[in-house]
Amino acid sequence: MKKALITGVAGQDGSYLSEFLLQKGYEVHGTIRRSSLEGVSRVDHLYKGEGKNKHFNVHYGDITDSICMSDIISKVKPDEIYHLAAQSHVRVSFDIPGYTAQTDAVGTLNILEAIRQNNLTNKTKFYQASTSELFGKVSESPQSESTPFYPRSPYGTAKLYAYWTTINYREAYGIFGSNGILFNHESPRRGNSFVTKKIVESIAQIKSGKIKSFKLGNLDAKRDWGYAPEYVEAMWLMLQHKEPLDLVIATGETHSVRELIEKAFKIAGYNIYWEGSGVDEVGKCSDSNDVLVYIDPYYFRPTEVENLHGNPTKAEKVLGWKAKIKFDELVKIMMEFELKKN
Ligand code: NAP
Ligand code: F7E
Repeated sequence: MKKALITGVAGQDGSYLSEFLLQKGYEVHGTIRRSSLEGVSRVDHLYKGEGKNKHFNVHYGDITDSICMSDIISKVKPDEIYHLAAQSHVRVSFDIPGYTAQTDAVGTLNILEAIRQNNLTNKTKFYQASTSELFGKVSESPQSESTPFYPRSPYGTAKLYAYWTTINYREAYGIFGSNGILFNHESPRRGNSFVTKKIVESIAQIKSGKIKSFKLGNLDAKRDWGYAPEYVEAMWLMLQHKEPLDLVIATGETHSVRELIEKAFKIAGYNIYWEGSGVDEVGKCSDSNDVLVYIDPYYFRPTEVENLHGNPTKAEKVLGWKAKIKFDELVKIMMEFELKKN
């Protein structure tokens, strides 16, 4: 039975990847923290109660603690490590740049060093959760593996360190280390401070009368949004490939935050129109003329990534992976989930 270790197992991707690997017959080990931000609710069903899976194991582990990470890795001796743990919020990374660097940059080094120091370089394959935020201020569109990097946040710069450290450990020590350069991917399990989840959750709360309006930042940023359960399969495929590689994973479509808001409102039964400009712009309900969306500069970033649009051609060719769920269906899945919940 193959063993996988997932850092950040209680995050959005960690939870879907756990389900995916358990279905493939893996013994899954995951790290959680005692002070988990959103608790461990996303994986509760795998290790508690009736749905408990005897092949699912959790360990307390903070990736900034090299001693404990080395201890877990030496005990589990995993065939594959999916390194997903990170301070993953771009705007928050401007508030806590030092912690973001410790976690997203040095934390990655800690895992790679633990593989090396425990003499697992020939056994343990390593997946690094790299990101389209590496492209940042883009020099071409769409972005592919050959597009130059220009990160625009402490999150992006820390992830750039992790990207190159993975390649360096591959070249220096022969570790099978691969970077998945994943564009935004979302789901009902997305953390509620990310824009997709925040929008659908807020609209559902307006509909149920819990709130009257909500506030957002930059409406004109564009993202290539895909569906998280499909993206975890790409992570696994990358580690099954005959050699380590760095690949863009994306849908190949790009849409603005504004389009996302309009589409989600429509699914919930509202038409909205925009009035004003800049920080005074508002989104109003066509029927009642009530203001449903305000702009709050708090959500602006000191440096913004305006336009991300992935070119997944290489992944399609090399892995046979292709995104099936695109923007329209993704918004529908997420909006309908929230409407049912509220
Ligand atoms: P997520 O939901 O925020 O999950 C990240 C996990 O990392 C959380 O469970 C968090 O646990 C854990 N974590 C944070 N700091 C840690 C630390 N110091 N030690 C141990 N665990 C820690 O993120 P996600 O969306 O699943 O993304 C997974 C990975 O892919 C991240 O590395 C992210 O940066 C990267 N990525 C995400 C996307 C995307 O669109 N989702 C795209 C490209 C790359 P707590 O609950 O304890 O904080
Ligand atoms: O922002 C704009 C915001 O926070 C998307 C992470 O998973 O994907 C994610 O990073 C866009 C930005 O995701 C609000 O300015 C407007 O342009 O949902 P987000 P992100 O920054 O793209 C990448 C690939 C990762 O690697 C990261 O880990 O939406 N926006 N108004 C807003 N964003 C937020 N969060 N909140 C707003 O109110």
